[in-house]
Amino acid sequence: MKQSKTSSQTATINCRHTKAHRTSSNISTALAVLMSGLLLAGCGQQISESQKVHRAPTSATETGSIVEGLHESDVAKLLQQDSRLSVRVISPTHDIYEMYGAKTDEVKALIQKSASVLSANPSEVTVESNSYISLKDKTPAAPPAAQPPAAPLPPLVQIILDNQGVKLTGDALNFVGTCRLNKLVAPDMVIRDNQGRDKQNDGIYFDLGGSVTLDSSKTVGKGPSKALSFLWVVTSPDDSKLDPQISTGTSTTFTPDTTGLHTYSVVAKDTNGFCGIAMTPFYVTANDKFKPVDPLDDSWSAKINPDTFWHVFHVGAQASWGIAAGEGMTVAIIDTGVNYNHPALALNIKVNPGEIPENHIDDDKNGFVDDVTGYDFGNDDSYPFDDYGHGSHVAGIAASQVFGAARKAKILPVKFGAGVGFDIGSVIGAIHYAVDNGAKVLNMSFGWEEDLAVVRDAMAYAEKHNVLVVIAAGNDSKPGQIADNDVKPSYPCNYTNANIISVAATDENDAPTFYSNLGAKTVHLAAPGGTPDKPIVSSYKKNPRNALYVGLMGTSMATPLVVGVAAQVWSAKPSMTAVEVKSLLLATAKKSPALAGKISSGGVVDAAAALAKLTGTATPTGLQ
Ligand SMILES: [Ca+2]
Ligand SMILES: [Ca+2]
Ligand SMILES: [Ca+2]
Repeated sequence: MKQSKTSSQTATINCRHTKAHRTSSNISTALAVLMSGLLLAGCGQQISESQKVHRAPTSATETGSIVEGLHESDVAKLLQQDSRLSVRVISPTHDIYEMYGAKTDEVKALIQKSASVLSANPSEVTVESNSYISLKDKTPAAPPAAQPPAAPLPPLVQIILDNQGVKLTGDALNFVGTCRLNKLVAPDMVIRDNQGRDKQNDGIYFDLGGSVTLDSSKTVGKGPSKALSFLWVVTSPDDSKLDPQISTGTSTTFTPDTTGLHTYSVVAKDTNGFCGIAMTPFYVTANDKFKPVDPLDDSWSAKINPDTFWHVFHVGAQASWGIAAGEGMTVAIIDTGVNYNHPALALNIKVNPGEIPENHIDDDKNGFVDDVTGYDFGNDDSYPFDDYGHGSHVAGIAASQVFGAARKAKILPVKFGAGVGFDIGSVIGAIHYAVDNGAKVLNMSFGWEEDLAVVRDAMAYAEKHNVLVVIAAGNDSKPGQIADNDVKPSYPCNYTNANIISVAATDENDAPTFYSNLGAKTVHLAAPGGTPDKPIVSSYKKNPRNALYVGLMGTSMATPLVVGVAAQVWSAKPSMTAVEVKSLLLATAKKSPALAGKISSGGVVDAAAALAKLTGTATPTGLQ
């Protein structure tokens, strides 16, 4: 399918990166770097392929422990000591792993116990539980309009409507609508599938073109009557052309026509009418090959519709394309992947000149095999193709050749997770990868609540390498109820590194949107993020309806607009530091009374003002 590394190739790759492992001595680090080409013969024990997991978690129940700072040979020794363990290699160049099969405290104890055989000092190793964050929970929804109360539906019918959007009718309604609910006698649902994920992970996840067979024959009735009948409902994402698949019988087979989040539910009913229900999401991915395109005629840039792409006009980016448009800049989109064959994106995709595609060799020795157009940390492959649409949308706002704020910048797609969510391990692998592979600006349209040591390390790494990191402030506000990041921190946007910009979302009148988090101290800058009436239109994932553009809203959309403007402005004076670019954008933000005292700059990003200050006679504050 996508991955055909042999174990010997893997060994070579990992050995070459012994240079990056932590050591307490600067001198030995310098020697290790200089000698990295000579270390091949001397590298130690390797993790066997049978102990490796090549996919990220797709749910919270599948996460393991992130281990940072242990050498591959050390990890191999730990695996030998505890046969329950397996491991995902997240970043071979930065010694980042995810270990499965033992609790985080047990992994810590094992490292302490094994100190005498490890090359690393256990006190320099970070072990932290990995977390899974669902993007679905993070996307703002329009506030519900007041509606007359509807007649109540039978409970299981309502559950299927709420979760799968399917209004059952006819025989299906009759089957589910007459269910009796009683936990004591509800059937014990046991669903098997023929597409189980590798190793101990239990989510269903497969490539477009395949199908899944779901089987409920192991389900056991507990009531007086144990004979069971079943009703299946399988639903697809909005861009699918398939109607919900409703069927009866002990099994069902489903063949998707698009990628992303799908959901199945199955209701089991005994002859007395007692029912149980199982409802589970599953994910479909794809690994299309990158197909480069020719640039559009440059006159295009004057013709884009100012109503459709209002956001790029609103922040002065379009007006300033004649001065700078992101030439020579690379922005990393750390997200659900990028539809790199989208006609408005393909020209902007960063191509790694040192990597020969599909020869199963890490030609440029950066630790990642065949990473010609970025990397997929969710599936451990070199096709960071978007399953879900979020990353493609974000990428277009930042750097589409047609309507991106930095329309001549390059996009480095770095896919961080699986389906509609992501895990912290993939995020930190992606940050290190983006910094190491030429990105000047990182787009992070995501967040969570915990302060994590491994993420702090990744942010420090970006700061040290003069990379600007632009992060969404969050979508946790509700009408009349502001989520204040000064009071309740959100990460990673609340980290205080000087190179971080935390971004709020505003509407077309430069007022905060109903969903945007704010923070007088901790949120820095605003940008249009879209509203239900005026969403942000951008590129979308590959889909059978061939919907090329969709409108979305969120601080996820405001963030890439700041990323694009930053790349645009920075390209006018590449000698600036990341901190200087941040200072310039904050100092030249268009002040809005509605933002006063709510975010630190009190304004909306303004490309024209920033470029005027940069190229004008006045020396901008804080700049050389
Ligand atoms: Ca490579
Ligand atoms: Ca290659
Ligand atoms: Ca992939």
